[in-house]
Amino acid sequence: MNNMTRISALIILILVTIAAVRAEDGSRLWLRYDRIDDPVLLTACQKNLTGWFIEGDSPVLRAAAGELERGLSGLLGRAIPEARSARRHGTVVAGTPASGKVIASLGLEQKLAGLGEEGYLIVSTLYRGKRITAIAASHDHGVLYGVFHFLRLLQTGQEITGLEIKSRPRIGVRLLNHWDNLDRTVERGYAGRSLWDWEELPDRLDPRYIEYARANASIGINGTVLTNVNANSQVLTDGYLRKVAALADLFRPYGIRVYLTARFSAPVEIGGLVTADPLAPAVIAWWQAKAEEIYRLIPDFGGFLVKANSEGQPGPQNYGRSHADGANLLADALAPHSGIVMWRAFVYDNNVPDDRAKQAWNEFVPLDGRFRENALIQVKNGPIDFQPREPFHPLFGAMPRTAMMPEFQITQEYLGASVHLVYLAPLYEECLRSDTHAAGEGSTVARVVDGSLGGHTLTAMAGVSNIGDVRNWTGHPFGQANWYAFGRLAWDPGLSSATIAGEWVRMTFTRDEEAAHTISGMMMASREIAVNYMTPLGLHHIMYYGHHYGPGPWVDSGRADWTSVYYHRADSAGIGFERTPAGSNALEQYRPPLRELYGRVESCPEELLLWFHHLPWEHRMKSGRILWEELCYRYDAGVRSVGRLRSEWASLQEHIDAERFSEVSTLLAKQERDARIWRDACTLYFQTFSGKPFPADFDPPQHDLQWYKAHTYEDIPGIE
Ligand code: GCW
Repeated sequence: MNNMTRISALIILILVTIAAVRAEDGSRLWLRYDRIDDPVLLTACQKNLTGWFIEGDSPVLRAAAGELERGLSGLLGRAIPEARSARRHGTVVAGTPASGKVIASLGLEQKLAGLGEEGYLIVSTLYRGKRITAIAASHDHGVLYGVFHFLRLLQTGQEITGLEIKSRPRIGVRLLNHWDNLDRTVERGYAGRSLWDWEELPDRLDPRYIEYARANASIGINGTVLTNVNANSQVLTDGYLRKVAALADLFRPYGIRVYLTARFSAPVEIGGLVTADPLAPAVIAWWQAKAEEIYRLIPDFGGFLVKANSEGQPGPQNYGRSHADGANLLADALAPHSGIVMWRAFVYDNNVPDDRAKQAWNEFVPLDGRFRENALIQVKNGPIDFQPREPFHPLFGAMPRTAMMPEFQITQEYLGASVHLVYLAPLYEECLRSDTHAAGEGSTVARVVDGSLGGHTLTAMAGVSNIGDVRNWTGHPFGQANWYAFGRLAWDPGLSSATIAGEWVRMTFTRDEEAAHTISGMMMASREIAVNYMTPLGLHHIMYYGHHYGPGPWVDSGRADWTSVYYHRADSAGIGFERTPAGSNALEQYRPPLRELYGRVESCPEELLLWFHHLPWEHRMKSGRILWEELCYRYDAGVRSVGRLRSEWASLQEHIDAERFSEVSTLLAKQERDARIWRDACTLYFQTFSGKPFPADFDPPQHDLQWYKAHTYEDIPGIE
């Protein structure tokens, strides 16, 4: 090697190193495909995987091929281009029985029959005497999902021989809901601006659109609602629809359909009509024509999501009509094109004197059976609003003749925005596993949602996106885990949050067993920790007015059901919202075994105690402490636990790249600082009612209550 060559080799090495380090900015999500770092595993994989090829050709199969090439080459550490045949041991063959002769020869048709369009098989088998791995499905979409599953096995260090994997989604429509506005602001978004660059669309197509589609396809998400539920009817005009069509074209090969939010007053705002009355013939005709126009541009358009007569949005009630009238108007317009309507049940009205937690049930239950077959009711996981903890929404299981879908929030509106490490899968899981008792024991929310309880074939699940245009997509590196977990649970609501955490950690941070175990442990503890320092024991909606990031238990002015005092009801006698028959009786919306369970103070889980009961400060808790002391204890434990998360993270330094290590360290420090603010502000405030001293071992708040009331947040993205 002469000097020049040496110098250029050195420069290349430096550049490669810089690129590798830079790449740890989180932008590759869980699809990093870095070379398997365990030498034994790597050798075994290299031996068992010698090539791949896809049988057949279609845009979806080409996407699958691209992924296999990228994934295998990356993970095995050498270029693995597509092979021409399966003549060697160790070839991965992917396709459908209709698309090629290898898959067709394996006799898998019967096994595939029950797996639908999106299900797949991954089997280790013999083809003409050669060991191959077949990724087979009845349709191309299944092949794509199977490819991602196979790559996940490699990414997470699992066996890739002796495979006999069968998978199909339990939920049909698995959707992200973007609360993205046309000016690229994102409601409750903490990760920069909207990905959708409406000004540049449809001509310039940001390469990130494809990255977005790949990431979603890899976890089984098959639809995206591009726009905010607080809708702008402009998106339904010709110019915007062409932009939407450009996105739809890009997403299609990844099995992702686009959906839009429909503003109920659109016929007036952009259609020049004088009314949006759902029963008016001109309005019916307008929506029909609009649907035709959309489907001409986007033949596989998914449908509409609607927020109506909620928080100031227009709706059928403006014309004296019901939610069913409104939903059916749109459902009828979409039905000829196989589109669906998702009609939100997030309705409550300040002028209705009843407990806000009861209002959705009150309005929707009488409408059961009145919605069209292509309509679903989209229900938030709990009856209030994405709180750190709520009981499941009583509408689940209460409308057996209607298709019901849950809406989870992936973005952390009430859970620390993009600054707190809070893994949300345990929250989703808690809701999905809740037993509604709608048709006896075992009638879980998951069974309502997957249609098995009510015999529904139209099934769906939505997650409000936490994605923006920041480099790592979600702001907090661990925010990616919530996106990932949502997709995995929408595919299979029976998965455990711990399993999902384990997968994600191995795909993103490390395959070192001990380190991965520590990180998963941090994630699994994180939600309960946040509940403790924000809203322990069933408290809810005591966040600061407007931004919902920090504490604001004192908020008492403005619309009553947007104040904190409405929810915690603290007074000198005690604290909590009485929802038994002695109070609002929200309890009656649950089935008898739950009425009994939650209704009696002795059996009500302490996690939900103050959700259902107003109890004296002296109430004796299971720990032996009185309620006041328990409250202080929980707030304090929450903050201490963040301290523990920090030291656990610190212990991982050698396993994590410098960039993400320091980013997470910084965020955890902020989280601890703000958890302490939560603890101090809430305990000081509630002390004004309990009139009791802080427990002896409780480190007193650092400032007085005035200080906390005046506190503002200057370094929290998306929070003013
Ligand atoms: O959680 C609340 C949010 C609003 C949101 C609303 C809803 C899109 O504070 O920002 O509006 O719920 O879900 O419609």
